[in-house]
Amino acid sequence: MQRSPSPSTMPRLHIAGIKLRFVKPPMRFPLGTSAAVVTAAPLLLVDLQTHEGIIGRSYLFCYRDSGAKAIAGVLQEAVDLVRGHAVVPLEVGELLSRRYALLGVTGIVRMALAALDIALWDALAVAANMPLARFLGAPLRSIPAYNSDGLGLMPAHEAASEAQKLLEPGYHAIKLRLGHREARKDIEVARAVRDAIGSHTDLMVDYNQALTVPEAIQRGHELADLNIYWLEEQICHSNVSGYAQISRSLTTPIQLGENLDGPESVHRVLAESATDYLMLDVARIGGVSGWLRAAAIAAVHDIPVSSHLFPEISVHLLAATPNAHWLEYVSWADAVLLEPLSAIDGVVTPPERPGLGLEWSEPEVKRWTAD
Ligand code: SMN
Ligand code: MG
Repeated sequence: MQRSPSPSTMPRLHIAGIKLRFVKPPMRFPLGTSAAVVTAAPLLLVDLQTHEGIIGRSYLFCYRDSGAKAIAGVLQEAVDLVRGHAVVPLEVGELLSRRYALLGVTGIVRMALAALDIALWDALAVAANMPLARFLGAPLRSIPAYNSDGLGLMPAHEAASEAQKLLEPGYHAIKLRLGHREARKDIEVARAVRDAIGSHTDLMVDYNQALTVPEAIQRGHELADLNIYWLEEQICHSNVSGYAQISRSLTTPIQLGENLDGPESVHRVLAESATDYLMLDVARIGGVSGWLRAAAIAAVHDIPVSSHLFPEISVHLLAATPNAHWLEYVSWADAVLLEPLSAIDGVVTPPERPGLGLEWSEPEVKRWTAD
């Protein structure tokens, strides 16, 4: 019997415009890394409007105020270029990649196009009345989460007490930022945190690119008896052969990826066996579309995939990722969300709400609006 195509009940959506707001809610736990100290989260909130009335949402953590302004400029222009186009993320992405080919689809341009891509996928899932994870064909499965709030560069006794506070909501894993000038200080802080949290809590360590290759190897050996779960971004993120060398020298697994720009760079890092684990940042990797490609590359190499920031978005993507590993939980967007993501006993599950489940608390958006 021949099947005749029946009309879809899903409306075909078309891009009408975009509303961008820049907010800077304070962080519950300020974050001092070896690169910069951040006390308020510079967030760009994105509402993608469609002619059909459905709103697709996303947001970006912009690192610096100037980042938010530059990204907003590109994003506004990108939407002007595709106004009236159907909401078909891969097609829109391809078209805009061509338009921005001469400027270069990296850094700020990549993040702007990623924010649009995420909002387009959100609009489609909202129109289908499904959580994004389910829309992508994945179950709403639980992902283990570590609490990545705070725990920046700080004296040993402060780090020990902050570590205990971060475990209070029921997490079984936390991440400590290291990269003090003196190696002795790194060891002292890590030891104080390990003593405070006991041997059954997983402890990740992040250097934010502070070290040289010999320092990374030396400090890795010095931390060996503290049972560190992974050592993250010890050296400059682009030094692929340096990471391969460190990885060969240490038994503690290496984690990197938050600075990888687009799926192509994931291929390069994994092809050179530069890391044991991969961390994807949905903004730098190219949104939902970029994540799915990068996750497929990681799956081919059998490398576990964790997320970087954006827990509300990443939880849907990890649910749809082969080899999903850890979700990085941060509370930075909580202040402006109507229903913040919550972890129960150290795991996070995509919420049973349409799309990503992002809705802004308008009074709080107004309160934290920055310019
Ligand atoms: C980080 C992320 C965002 C801002 C500062 C530091 C860090 C992480 O590298 O992985 O959480
Ligand atoms: Mg990091």
